[in-house]
Amino acid sequence: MKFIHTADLHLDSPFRGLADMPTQIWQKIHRSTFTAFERIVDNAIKEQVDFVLIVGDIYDRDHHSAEAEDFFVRQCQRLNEHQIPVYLSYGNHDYQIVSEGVTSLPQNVHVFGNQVETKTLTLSNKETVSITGFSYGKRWLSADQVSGFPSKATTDWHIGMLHGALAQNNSEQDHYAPFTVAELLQKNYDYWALGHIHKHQVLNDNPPVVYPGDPQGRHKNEDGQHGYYLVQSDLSKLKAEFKAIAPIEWCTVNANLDHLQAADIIIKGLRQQVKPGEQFKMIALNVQSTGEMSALTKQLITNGTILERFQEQIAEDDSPKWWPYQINLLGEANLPKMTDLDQEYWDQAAKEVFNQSAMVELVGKLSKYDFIAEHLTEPSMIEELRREASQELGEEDHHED
Ligand SMILES: [Mn+2]
Repeated sequence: MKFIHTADLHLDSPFRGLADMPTQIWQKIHRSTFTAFERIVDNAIKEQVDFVLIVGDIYDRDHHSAEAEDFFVRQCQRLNEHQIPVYLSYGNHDYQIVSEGVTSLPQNVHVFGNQVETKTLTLSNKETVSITGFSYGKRWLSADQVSGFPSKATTDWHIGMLHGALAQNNSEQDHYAPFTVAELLQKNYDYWALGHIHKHQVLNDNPPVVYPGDPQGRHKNEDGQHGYYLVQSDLSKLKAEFKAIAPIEWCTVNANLDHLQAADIIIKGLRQQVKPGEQFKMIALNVQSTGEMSALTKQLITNGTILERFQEQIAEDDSPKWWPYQINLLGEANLPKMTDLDQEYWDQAAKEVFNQSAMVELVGKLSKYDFIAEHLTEPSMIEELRREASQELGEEDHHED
């Protein structure tokens, strides 16, 4: 048996705040969620997999566009032409009431209903497979859904499809079909195909319990490689292998600068520190000063001059392999010095304010909007807020001087 496990396609993600770039590059970014899924379908056909699993969030809630839907149908048709079935469930972004027989999808696509159900299929080698799953009918599912999953069936293989998050045992957070790994393992299934968390990760090796992540990262907090899992049987076990396919990779490059002054020299220095790879890279540069950076250099970086000039240069390249979308000036060297006592109080206060539970409290009612809650409780976002707050505080201090 060989299958593909993917989730969280988020087709037609809007990539807000990035439109200010050459059309050619913007097109590449705008198309990236589509391209990623198209590559998955290409590989499904090339690898002649037995089926494809898509575990929720095919569409972005606010961007369930006609274009996205038409694209998805066409890709499923390609799989249909190669007799590859698709098993899909809807998640918290594309939740919908699934009524039997009402679908514009080709006949190879099997959609899970809003109650937990099991579908079975027989592979060309006569092995039998049970697949259990459900679709979100509303944005939140606070109750544990796994308790409704049956025990392992008598088929050769049994796979669970679950779009959800590990239980935090906190009613403010457990909105996405909360589960524990122990509870999944108790079912004795051969594979748990998860969805919802956008960073690919394996929660258990044998049997595999796997989040494939989104096949295309959507912003700087979804950095690194993105793709899908190719799962194959090896005697009585299933082995999952991550395959990177995202056309665009978000990354942060830490660059060191000395006391430079002229914008062109700074850009040259930064350029030498970026190593473009095979994939197109969206780059945030964190600039740190190795020595005493001049006030002028700092200003050129913080007022956006360097970024703009840098982008102009990249836009002139023949076929750019990367795009710098942000430059941050980092490091304590940049912060006006606090007295030791201030620093101590600041560190203490920062510890209390900039942590996940304080953020959840702060977000309060807004947490019903997933994108706000997800964004604000991301560790790198919390770190960024802390840095910006200390910068602001330092500047206020400076004015009083
Ligand atoms: Mn998602």
